[in-house]
Formats: sequence, structure tokens, C-alpha cells
Amino acid sequence: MQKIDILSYSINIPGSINVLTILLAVFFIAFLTAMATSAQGNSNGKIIDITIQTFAFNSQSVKISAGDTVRWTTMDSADQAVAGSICKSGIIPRGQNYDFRFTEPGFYKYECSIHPSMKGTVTVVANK
Ligand SMILES: [Cu+2]
Repeated sequence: MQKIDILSYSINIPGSINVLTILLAVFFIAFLTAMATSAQGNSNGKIIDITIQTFAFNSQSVKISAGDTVRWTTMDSADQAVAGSICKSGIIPRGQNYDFRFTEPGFYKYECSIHPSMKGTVTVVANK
């Protein structure tokens, strides 16, 4: 009995090692992917959220660093749209968003192309 146990144990070892090796490889690849993604996130700057609610941009004026991304999200039931000199969203339906990454320092005005009384500004300062 004991001999059989030892035999089955020694047979199982290589199988366990293979599974362990595969698991370790999978975790290692996942880890590398996570590291690469986070490094990329840093070089791409922050995400600044602006909600579009009750026909207004909130916040109406934001100050960001070059390389940051502004994300406009529509909360109104009406369609909205962001239109500036360098950013044009097209129609943003409710619950959806539009991302634009500002890479150049400057003062950017924009409005909603559907409701031009909706206005906002983005000030982009140089990334130190
Ligand atoms: Cu609008």
C-alpha cells in the first residue's frame, strides 16, 4: 500500500510542476501587462471628468496639465456635443462620454454645438 502511495506521489510531481509552471507564467505575463499598462497610464497623464448636466458643463472651467485627458460625460437625456478649436465630439448620447487628450499648453474655449449657450474652457499648462 505504502509503495503504491509513493509511486503515485512521484508520478503526480511532474504533473504538478507543469501546472505550477503554467500558472506562474500566466501570473508573470499578467503582472508584466499590468506594469506596462500602469506605466502607459502615467505617461498619458490624468483623466479630468466633466459632466454635462442640466445643459451645463460641470466644471465649466478646468485647469489641466499638457498630456491630460478631459472626459465629458452626458448625464442629460438630451444629446450633447463638445466643439472647440481642436476637439469635436459629434453627438454624445446620454450616459456616454467623449475623451480628448490635450497635449499643447494653451487656453481652449469650447461650446456645445447643439446648444451654443453651453460654454466651457480648458486651460492647459505645460507639464513640468
Ligand atoms: Cu448641449
